[in-house]
Amino acid sequence: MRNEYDPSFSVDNYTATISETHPVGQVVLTVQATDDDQIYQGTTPNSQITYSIDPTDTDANRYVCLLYLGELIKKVM
Ligand SMILES: [Ca+2]
Repeated sequence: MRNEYDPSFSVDNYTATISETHPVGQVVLTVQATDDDQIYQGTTPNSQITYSIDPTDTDANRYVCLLYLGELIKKVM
């Protein structure tokens, strides 16, 4: 089977503001993408989605960490 579709997000950009009082370890934002290979092929390596934070985004990397399913949680006070 071919990998015919790229993952796509429902929105082009996500924005979140993290308050000082937001608890560490709590979700700040959840991102979610879909891959149409899932529709036509079911769950295969072609339809699996892996999320990551841009390593050059110093603010994101300082304040949040990304969980496997697209949840960003606050990691520092
Ligand atoms: Ca795909």
